[in-house]
Amino acid sequence: MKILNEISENVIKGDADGVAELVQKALNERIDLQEIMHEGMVSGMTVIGERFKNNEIFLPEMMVAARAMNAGLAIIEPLIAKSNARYAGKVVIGTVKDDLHDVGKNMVKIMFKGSGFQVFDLGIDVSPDEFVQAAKKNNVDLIAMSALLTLTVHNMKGTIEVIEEAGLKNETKIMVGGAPVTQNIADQVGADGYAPDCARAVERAKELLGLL
Ligand code: B12
Repeated sequence: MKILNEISENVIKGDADGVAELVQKALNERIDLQEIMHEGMVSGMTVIGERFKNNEIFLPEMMVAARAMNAGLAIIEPLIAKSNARYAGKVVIGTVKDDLHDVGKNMVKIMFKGSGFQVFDLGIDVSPDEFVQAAKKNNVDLIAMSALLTLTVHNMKGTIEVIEEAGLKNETKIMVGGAPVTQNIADQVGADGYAPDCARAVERAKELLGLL
């Protein structure tokens, strides 16, 4: 679809205003939110990832592309959150320590909100203690961690150890995700669940919490 290609191109160019405008236009044309997110925005980020890997672009281009994608997500977020009001549970979400990637985490957050979860977003570079404090304070059902770097996947394990030490492991389920994470890695770091994308994240969370 032409407009989805245009969204993708604007993510690649890093044109935040362009992405915001086109996402709004696509919504006005009643294009499905999932299609706008995946076929529009994520496909643009995939191209960016490939170009970075091939040394065709560098950090600043990746950064502006992510900013453009987040501008599109900001428009979608309130709409998805409004679409399903049934209360499903409470989730704390964040990108682990030393990791600054937040686009995928933001998508997972939006899907949780859209499925009736109350979401406490701790942002990026979240320390194990911050996860524990937020989980305790808000008495959450689920802690969700994102990591995009092979190096920071290790910090998921450290975070889960601190969660266990704090005595939260029995009352709170833990989910992990992000491009380098697999079910195998999730098992190794001691998580209760893993999902490869934001749609399946919600499904898996509901399974873990006995809501399906
Ligand atoms: C944008 C980007 C950046 C931006 C991030 C800005 C931002 N606001 O996020 C900036 C410029 C800051 C950046 C920096 C770096 N980056 Co970078 N970055 C990317 C890029 C191009 C896109 C990431 C992205 O947004 N993907 C789109 C989203 C939608 O996908 P996703 O995050 O995987 O999320 C989906 C699923 O994984 C899942 N999911 C995500 N989180 C969670 C959580 C849970 C609980 C669940 C269940 C599911 C889930 O659901 C999501 C949606 O379906 C990737 C390449 C790529 N294609 O992944 C490289 C990439 C991740 N970066 C990479 C690197 C190397 C770096 C740097 C080290 C570069 C450098 N030399 O400094 C730094 C590290 C900075 C740091 N400390 O974090 C490498 C990582 C290699 C590796 N395996 O370790 C990649 C793969 C690029 C590459 N091909 O080499 N980066």
